[in-house]
Amino acid sequence: MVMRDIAIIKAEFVQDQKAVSKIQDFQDNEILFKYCCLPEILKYVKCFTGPNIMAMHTMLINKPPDAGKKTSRHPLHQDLHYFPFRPADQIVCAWTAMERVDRNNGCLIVLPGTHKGRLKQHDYPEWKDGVNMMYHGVRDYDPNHPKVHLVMEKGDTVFFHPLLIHGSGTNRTQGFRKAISCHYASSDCYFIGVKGTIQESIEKEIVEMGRKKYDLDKDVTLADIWSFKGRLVQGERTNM
Ligand SMILES: O=C(O)CCC(=O)C(=O)O
Repeated sequence: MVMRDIAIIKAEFVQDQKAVSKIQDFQDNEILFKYCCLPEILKYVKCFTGPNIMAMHTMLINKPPDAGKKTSRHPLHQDLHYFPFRPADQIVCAWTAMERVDRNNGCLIVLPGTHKGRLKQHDYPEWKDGVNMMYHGVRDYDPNHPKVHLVMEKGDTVFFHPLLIHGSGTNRTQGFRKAISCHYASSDCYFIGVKGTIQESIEKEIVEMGRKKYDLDKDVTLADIWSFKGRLVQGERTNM
C-alpha cells in the first residue's frame, strides 16, 4: 500500500513520487521481506515473542521533506491502537534507520516508561494544515512527560513495545528520511473483537478503506485483515 503526504499532494496537484511517504504491507515482496527475516533482528525479537514469530506489519517509511505545513510529523501514538491482537507483551516493533536520523530530518521521539500504561483513546489531531491518513494521535497523555529524541546512525535498530507512546518530528531537510520496520508478534497471540472498545473507530476506518480499495466484504473485521497480512518468519503458526 502506497501512502502519500497530504500537503505535497495538495501542492503538486499530481500524485507523483515526491509525495510517497510510506510503503506499507510489503510482506509479499521477496526483497523487502528479507529485512523481517534477518537473524540479527530476530535474535532480539524472540526475547519478546518466544520462538514462534509472525511478521504482522511491515513499513518502508520515506518521510518527505516537509512542504512547510508540518504534515511530515507523525503524531504521538501507541501502535497497539491499530492491533486487534494480544497480549501486548508478546508484540515488538523493530525500526531500523536506513541513513542517519536526527532532529533535522525527523527522528523518532519516545516517551520512556509509557509502555507500562494502558492503551489510550486515539483521534486525528487537530492540525490546521491537515494530517496524513491513519496518522491518529494519542489523547490525554501527560505533555510534561520527558521525551527522548532517538538519534540513530544508518543500520541502528530500536526495538519497542506497542504501548510505548512515540512519534516523529518534522523533516526540515531536502532529503527523504528513510527507515524500515516490522512489527512482530508471537503466533501464540490471539485476536480480539474491538467493537464497543476504544479501537472501534480505527476498525471502521481500516475496513472502510479495504472496502474501497480492495472491494472487501462489509462483514470483514480488523482481525480478519491482520490475520490475512501476517506471515510466519520462524517457528510454527500456532494460533494467529
Ligand atoms: O518513522 C516514523 O516517522 C514514525 C513511524 C511510526 O511511528 C509508525 O508508523 O507507527
